[in-house]
Amino acid sequence: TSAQIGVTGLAVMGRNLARNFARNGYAVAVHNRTASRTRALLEEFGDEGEFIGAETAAEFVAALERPRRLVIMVKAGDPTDAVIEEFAPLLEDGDVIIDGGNAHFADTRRRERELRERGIHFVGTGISGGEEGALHGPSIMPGGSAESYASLGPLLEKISAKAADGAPCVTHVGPDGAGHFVKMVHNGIEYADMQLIAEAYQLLRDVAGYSPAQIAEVFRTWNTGRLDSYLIEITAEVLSHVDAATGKPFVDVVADQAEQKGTGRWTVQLALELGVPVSGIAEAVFARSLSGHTALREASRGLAGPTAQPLSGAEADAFADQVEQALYASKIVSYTQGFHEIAAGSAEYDWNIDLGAVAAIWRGGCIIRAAFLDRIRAAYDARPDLPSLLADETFATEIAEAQHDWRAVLGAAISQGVPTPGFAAALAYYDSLRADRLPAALTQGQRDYFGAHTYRRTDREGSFHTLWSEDRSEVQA
Ligand code: NBP
Repeated sequence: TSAQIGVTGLAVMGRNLARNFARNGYAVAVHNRTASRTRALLEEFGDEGEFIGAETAAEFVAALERPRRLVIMVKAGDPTDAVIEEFAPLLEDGDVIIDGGNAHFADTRRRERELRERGIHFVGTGISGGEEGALHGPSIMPGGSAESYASLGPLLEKISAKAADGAPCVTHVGPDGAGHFVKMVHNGIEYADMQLIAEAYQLLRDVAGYSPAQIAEVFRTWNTGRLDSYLIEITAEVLSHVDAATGKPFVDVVADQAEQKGTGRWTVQLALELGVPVSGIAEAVFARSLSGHTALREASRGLAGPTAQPLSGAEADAFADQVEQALYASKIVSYTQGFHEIAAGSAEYDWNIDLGAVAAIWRGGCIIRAAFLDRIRAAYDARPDLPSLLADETFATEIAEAQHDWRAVLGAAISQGVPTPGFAAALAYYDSLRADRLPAALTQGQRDYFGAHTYRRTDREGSFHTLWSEDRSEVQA
């Protein structure tokens, strides 16, 4: 028999993805550099479906029906190039290599170009949902040629997560690196979502004076409303967990230094290059970095500032409701920024990405899955050229209703000394965009003063320069 798909790289992700294909009725060839992993998969899960174990690259390739579909699930970076170089010489025209690792989209563009010249389709694919998602249905973001999606799409649709309306959480995102780019921004939005939730927690703790267990209950309630999402759900689980060793809330015994693997940083780096303000995502990345600077934090511990005075009773509960509004409004801004970056990347690289379709495939399987995404999809479906999510009437109205509380929460945070970089960046973004005039006019004046960089006027066409060190008359540049 021959396999409809092959998976090489059988660590947690690859193994579960292979099992997912097999459980959905596909014959799956499996291979791993270290053959013991392949044997372990066959021994433990061989009865879940039809697996064809391959010890060598040649055996693996021979086991695949043509055009071959070969999924690589190895460590991103050099290992991915090494595996491509191992298999590409064994492949033929029209075969498809799928990279499901967390590659940088620029690497994916390079690999796609090089393999295209050798007649091989290369599909860089974002996969979100961790190991559970890989097994039970991830959100899948494939890039690459339309021809490769025609051959691969039906299989991915079968194994992907399904949204509440039954739609598979996979779409052909766009050519070459489009899939990995969208996965990168997905992770950036995930960083921002997590930071905003963390700030809401801190405010409920320090200003409302709630215990972790009480806050868990607040998040459980929020999870039944418009904030309904996987991250809010697991936040309640983490906050209600009690450490077995000490009997203390788990959140109080974990070291407060957040780590990162780099996709959030990539999102911000790209945004800087594209000139897209993703201030919420940037603050989230910086908040994690700051938390890890232990010496700096130690040296700063005695600095002056207020100590939060917790509220109580009805006042605390009213404040908690305001935090929900602030969190929701800030979340709208995060997604606005993330989708702006996708639109900018799409324009820069000619990907023609359908933003509504991206929102749709994030509704299930991935870490940022949320009821909210249905509404983002609806906003883009109603108006594919929507310049910003904030320009959508539904979101604009919701922010209008939330903004009083959003400002009140930030006021309390600032006066009580509770750091809220994510909430504050989101509100500054919102206020900047809605401003009639920005102080950028002054910035332009300064640039013209020290560097003769010129400026444009509000009342006339053209570029101008003021002779600052002479008589301050204005000349056309
Ligand atoms: P790892 O990222 O830990 O990679 C381990 C696999 O890579 C093993 O199969 C290993 O083979 C293989 N490998 C390495 Br390392 N170097 C190799 C080389 N030079 N040649 C051949 N094989 C090599 O596995 P993972 O956590 O399952 O993740 C797989 C990919 O999926 C990564 O790119 C990851 O970023 C991405 N991803 C992970 C998650 C997640 O939640 N973990 C989610 C989404 C995406 P060996 O057994 O012989 O050492």
